[in-house]
Amino acid sequence: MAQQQQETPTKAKVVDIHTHMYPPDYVKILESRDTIPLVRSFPGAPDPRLILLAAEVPSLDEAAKEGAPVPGRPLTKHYSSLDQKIHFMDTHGIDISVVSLANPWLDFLSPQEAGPLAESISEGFAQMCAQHPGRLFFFAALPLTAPLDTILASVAHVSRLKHCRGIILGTSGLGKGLDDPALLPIFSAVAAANLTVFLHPHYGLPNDVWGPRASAEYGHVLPLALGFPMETTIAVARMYLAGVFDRVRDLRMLLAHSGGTLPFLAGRIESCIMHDGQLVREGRAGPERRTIWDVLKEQIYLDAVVYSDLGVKAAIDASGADRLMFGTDHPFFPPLTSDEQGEWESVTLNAAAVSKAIGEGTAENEAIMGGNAVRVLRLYE
Ligand code: 5CU
Repeated sequence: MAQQQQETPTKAKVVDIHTHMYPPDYVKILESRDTIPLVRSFPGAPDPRLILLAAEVPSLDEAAKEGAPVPGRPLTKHYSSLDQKIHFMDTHGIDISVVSLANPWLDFLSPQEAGPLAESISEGFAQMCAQHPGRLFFFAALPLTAPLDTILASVAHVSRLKHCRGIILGTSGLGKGLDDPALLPIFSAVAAANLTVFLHPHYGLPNDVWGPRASAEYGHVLPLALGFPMETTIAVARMYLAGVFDRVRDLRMLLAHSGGTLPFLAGRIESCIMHDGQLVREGRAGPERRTIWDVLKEQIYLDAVVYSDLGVKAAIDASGADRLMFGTDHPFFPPLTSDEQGEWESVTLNAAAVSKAIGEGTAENEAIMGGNAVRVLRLYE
């Protein structure tokens, strides 16, 4: 009798689809700037500080004084070192990472700078991925301040790079938001190239919504916890109302932070559409319409960077367990009181939230922790 070959069960892959870097050349640009985004050193801080948010600007001058609290976050080597990224992955049992440039990407560059820098950054990511076959893929950043033909050439360029699986996009688009009709040829080109759009916030809400006490007393909590998710929610709602998902039917979008508040607010958005005099009059609210629930289940994927089982459950209910993907947001949210080379509680909290929501060792858990990303983003060499 032929000896039966023993099959070793293959371990399900853990994939991090929300993980960022600022390559060294990009950091040099931030160091040369005096408006946000910028990198600056302060007397009271061992590492240079990364200042990204409008909410951090009021404290910049004060921080230059000896003994004053320092703004921003420490720019450690977690932001720019590939070895550190691999170490972080190994520490947390992450098999594959889909890395992206962190916010605000190339949004602040002049039209002349944007094209060449987009090209060199994408080539840099491609080289990093090639150094760790099967472990690294990337979402590219587009030169959105450049003319349309440069942007389209950039889509064509990244679609030829072996490890590129999509583009990371902020909510400002070409400067007027993502419901801007001028973006349609770009969305169409991205979709035709089988690239996924990873939509990520940066701009938050206008600073004054946080009130006069925020900058002195509340740290970054309000803009990050509430501004970021609302920004994503508003951007996608505007796209939906403008009909972008119907016009570019093969557009696929992965939304950061489990879609902001979309899973929770989709019902209210629907109700407001059905009761809106103008939309009803114009025949844009009827039953033939694809609802925002349909779009959530057909064209949208959500990350699982939401830090609670309640959030994970809402994301599953809205889009489906087959459309949710684990992420870490590395190198943001490092441990502040323990070793940065060890486990990060921001990561373990997200993995625990998935297990609490749908059980440990279940097929759905494995799908969210990696299987969905491997399938949807074709994460094989
Ligand atoms: O802490 C922060 O500012 C951030 C950020 O800017 N981007 C991000 O993805 N997470 C946290």
